[in-house]
Order: sequence, then C-alpha cells, then structure tokens
Amino acid sequence: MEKRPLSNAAWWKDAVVYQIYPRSFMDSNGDGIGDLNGIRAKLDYLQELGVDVVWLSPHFDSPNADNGYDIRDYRQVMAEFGSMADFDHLLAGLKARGIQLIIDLVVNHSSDEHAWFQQSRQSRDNPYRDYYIWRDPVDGGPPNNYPSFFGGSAWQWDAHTGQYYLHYFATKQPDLNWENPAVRHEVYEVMRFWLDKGVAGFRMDVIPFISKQDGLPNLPPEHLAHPEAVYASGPRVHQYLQDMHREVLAPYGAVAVGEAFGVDFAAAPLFTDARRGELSMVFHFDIVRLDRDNWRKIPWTLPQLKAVYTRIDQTGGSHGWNAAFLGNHDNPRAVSHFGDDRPAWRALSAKALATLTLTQRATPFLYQGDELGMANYPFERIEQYDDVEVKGNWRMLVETGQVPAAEYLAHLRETSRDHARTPMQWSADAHAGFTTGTPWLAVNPDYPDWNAAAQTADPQSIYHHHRRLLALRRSTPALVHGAYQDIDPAHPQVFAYTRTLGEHAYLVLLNFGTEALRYALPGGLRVAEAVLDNGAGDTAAAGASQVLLAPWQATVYRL
Ligand code: ISL
Ligand code: CA
Repeated sequence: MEKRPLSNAAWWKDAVVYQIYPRSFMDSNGDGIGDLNGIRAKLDYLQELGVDVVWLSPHFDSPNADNGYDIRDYRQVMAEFGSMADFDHLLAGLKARGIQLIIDLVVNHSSDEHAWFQQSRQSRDNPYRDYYIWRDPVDGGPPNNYPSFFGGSAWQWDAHTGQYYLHYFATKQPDLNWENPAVRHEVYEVMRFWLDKGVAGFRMDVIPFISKQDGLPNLPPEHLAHPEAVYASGPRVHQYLQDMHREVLAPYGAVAVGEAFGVDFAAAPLFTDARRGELSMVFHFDIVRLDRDNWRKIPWTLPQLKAVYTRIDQTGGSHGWNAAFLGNHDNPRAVSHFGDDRPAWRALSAKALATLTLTQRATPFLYQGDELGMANYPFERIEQYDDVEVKGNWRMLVETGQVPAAEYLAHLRETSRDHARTPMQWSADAHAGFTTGTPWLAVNPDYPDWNAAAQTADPQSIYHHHRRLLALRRSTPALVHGAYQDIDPAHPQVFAYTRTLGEHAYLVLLNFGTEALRYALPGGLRVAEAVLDNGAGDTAAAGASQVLLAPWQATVYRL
C-alpha cells in the first residue's frame, strides 16, 4: 500500500474515540468470549452513537495471562477473537461507516510464550538473548529492588541459564530490550504490517517504560510504592520515540496515543509537542489515580479533581495535545468512581461526567458501556475476580498476612480493573444479550434495567445524551480547540469552566452533588442561552448572572 500523505490537519484532535475491550464487548459464536465478529455485528450502534474512531484493546494471539496485554504473535489474531479475515471484515465495516481504527501497541513487553523469548531463554549466547533484559544475581538474589505492578519482584529467576529476567508486570510478560536495535526494528515492522492493512494508528501501552535506567540501580525507598515515575523517566525514551516517529509514524501519518503512566506534568510536553516529532497525545493518569494510594482507595475532593484538569490542560500548551477520559479497562466504572451510582443519581451523574469529558480541550475517549452508565460489579469474594493484578496483590499482601483479607477486598470493591471488564449490557435477554453461552466473567445483575436496548429507545437516556453531546462537540470548534479556564477552582461542589475561541465562549456548569444550590456566576459572567442540559432541572434565562443548579445538573451555556 502506498505511504499515506502526511496528514496536515491533525484530524484526531477533532475526533471522539470509543474504546472496545474485545473480550467483553459482544460474543458472536456462543463460547462466552467476545470476538471480532461480535464487534462487527454492533457497528450500526457505534455509528448511531456518533463516534469517529474505535480503539481496540489487544486483539493479537495471546495466552491471556493479562487478557491480551501479553502478546505471543504480533501478526496473528487471538484464536478466541477470530481470524485475520474477521479482522479485515471488521476494519472494512468500520471504514464503510466513516470510523477509523486504532489498535493497541504493547511493546514494552511480550508474552513469555513469544518465539523471541522462547529462543532468548535457551542459552546466554542465543541470538535472541538480548531481545530481553537478563541479569546475574546480586548477593544471591534479584539484581535490584524493582517491584512488579502485579505483586512481588520485577525479576524472575531462570535456573536454566542462571540469570534473572525483568518483567515490570506479570512473570509471563518479560520486558523487551529497547537498547537492542533489532528489537526496535522488529517493532517497526509490526507497526508497518498493521498500518499497511489500513489501521489509522496506535494506542501505546506504557510506552514511556521502554527506556530502562542505566545500570538498573535500586529504587530509592520513596519510589518503591510508586515505581512508575522511575520506570517512565529512562534516559533514551525520547530518542526511541523520535526514531519511531521518523521511521513509521510520520511516513504513514499515523496517530499515536501514549499511555503516559508515571510521566509527570512537567515532562508531558516532551512527548506531545508536535515540533519534537514523537506522539500525537497522551493519557495522563492523575485523574483516575487521584483517589488511589497504590492498591488503597483514598478520599478525593472536587477542588483536587479540578486542579488536575487544569494542570493537564496546561501540559498540552499550544503545540501538544491530550486524551480526556474517566474510564477504561484498567479502572472502576466512571459513574461509580466519580459520579453517584445510587438509583436516584446514576443517570444524571453519568450524563454530567459525559459532559465533562466531551467538553475538554483534548480528544475524548469513551469506554464501552459508560455511554449506558454501566456501574461497578457487586464483588464479594476473591474467587469472583479474574484480574492477574488482583491475584498477584492477593498473594503478596493477603497470603503473606500483611493485609487482612476483608481490608483488601473492601478496597478492591472500589478499585478493581474487573469492574470495567464485565460484559457489555446489550439487552434484558439472558446474559444481557452478550452471549448465548456462559460469559467468561459474570454479567452485572443490574443488566435488566441498564442496557443498550432500553436506552436506545429512550430519548432521555444516557446513551442519547452522549449522542447530543457528540453532535454539539462536532458542531462547536470552541469546545474542541478553545482555551480552557476553570472560573471557580475552590468551590467544593460546582465545577465551572469556560471554553473560548475567538468571540465564541461557552460555560460548562456541573453540580457534583445531590444538593441543589443557587450559584452566582463569578466575574460578572452572564449566560446567553443553554445549548445542552442533562435534564436535571431548569436552565437559566438569557442574561442571568446566577443559576439554580439542581442535583447533578450539567449544562453547557453559550456566553
Ligand atoms: O494496574 C495498574 C498499575 O498499578 C494499571 O494502571 C495498569 O497496569 C497500568 O496503567 C498499565 O496499563 C497497561 O499495561 C498493563 C496492562 O495490564 C493494562 O491493562 C494496560 O492498560 C501491562 O500491559
Ligand atoms: Ca466468542
């Protein structure tokens, strides 16, 4: 396929992305596992919603130690998800509806069942040995004190060759050695393979981690609980990304969304400033991790949340760009995390959160099911969880006696990644219409009342509110490119910000609470007209300088 012309206009800044976790989206063959043909059966639903891009979580061949984030063959479709022909049909179906596809590039690590690792572990002088990171023991133990994110040490002993290998995540996810130019070129070839098939770009899994610290010294004690800051600040990460941009991303005009886990605000512009030629945009984690201290859930306040939004917006600057999201496959459900999933407030707060995400100066990423207000699952026992991270932390924290089981389970009920991985709720039919078989992970018991069929039929639903927000964003450049200004950062309950582009100015007012309140607009602002409201209460008349906000009311005003 001919190389794409460089895309002059950054089309992806005007787009809205919908993330699909294929295992949980739609099962077409009754094996209880979502698949590519299942997704293809739902493309009209996505087109109706009005999204521009789909981000597909890993669809590659994998033993599923981490549900596809452990890739065994980068050029093969996972058997459970279907065939390469199914992938090609899905891509064609998306494009026929004007929807682009970005896929998940997981190249900080591979599966330990990848042919490269199978070779690498054969012997110290195997040609593939340096595709991974092997080190001799130090004082009879691991080479340094690096922790894995999935419990225990980041080093796994291999008796066959008498060395340890590095794995920031599960032991079945050995880290690739990006110092090795052969690894970098293998990755570029994989990227070209999928770009030549017509994908528009990549979401890049923990991409800042690919450069390791020289000499791999021990982490200082203060970083042991949060190693990501050290893992994300290796000395050559920008060199590698600029090389990847020059070799692949620029020639194809491909979009690249970096998972900037561990990247601090000051460093973010280095990844997204278009003049540097690295990534198109990044996900920051400071919002979804605002209420987390490692595995523990901690309280958060609205002023804290608002301060993070302002910091993230500032990192974009005039040459960079961000992704805006409140949910994904690694986090609890947005309405349970930041909204209020009690029956009285669930729909209103889900609409309010959608208003927040879809009026940011960033590319909005919607996570499957959040357009329906899907909520956390009522987990009670450890056996109900699937997540490798949960099982690793259970072994490390609970089975060692460090943390009582009840305490860990209480935190997990608020933080687990599995909340976002329960099957998509399509209808009130058995298993929410996700499968005719037995779902791989239990369906949320609230599906009879919370499903796509009910909401596509109800004009006042969360689904249709998303459609109206998407249409408003698409027709209002100020909501995409306009300057962002929090006009009341200290208010404990109201989130109020303006978006301004030339003479076009809009005010977004969100009541993050269950009490109604009369709100005087700061700075003598007066509203012109309400352009979109979530139906919680009346909107203010033209010229008003104060607004009565109903509980969880979310309104976009033209100023
Ligand atoms: O559990 C986390 C860190 O404690 C998550 O935030 C997550 O592991 C981290 O954000 C990196 O996520 C990505 O890489 C992981 C994979 O498990 C996640 O699903 C993926 O999004 C390893 O590939
Ligand atoms: Ca299936």
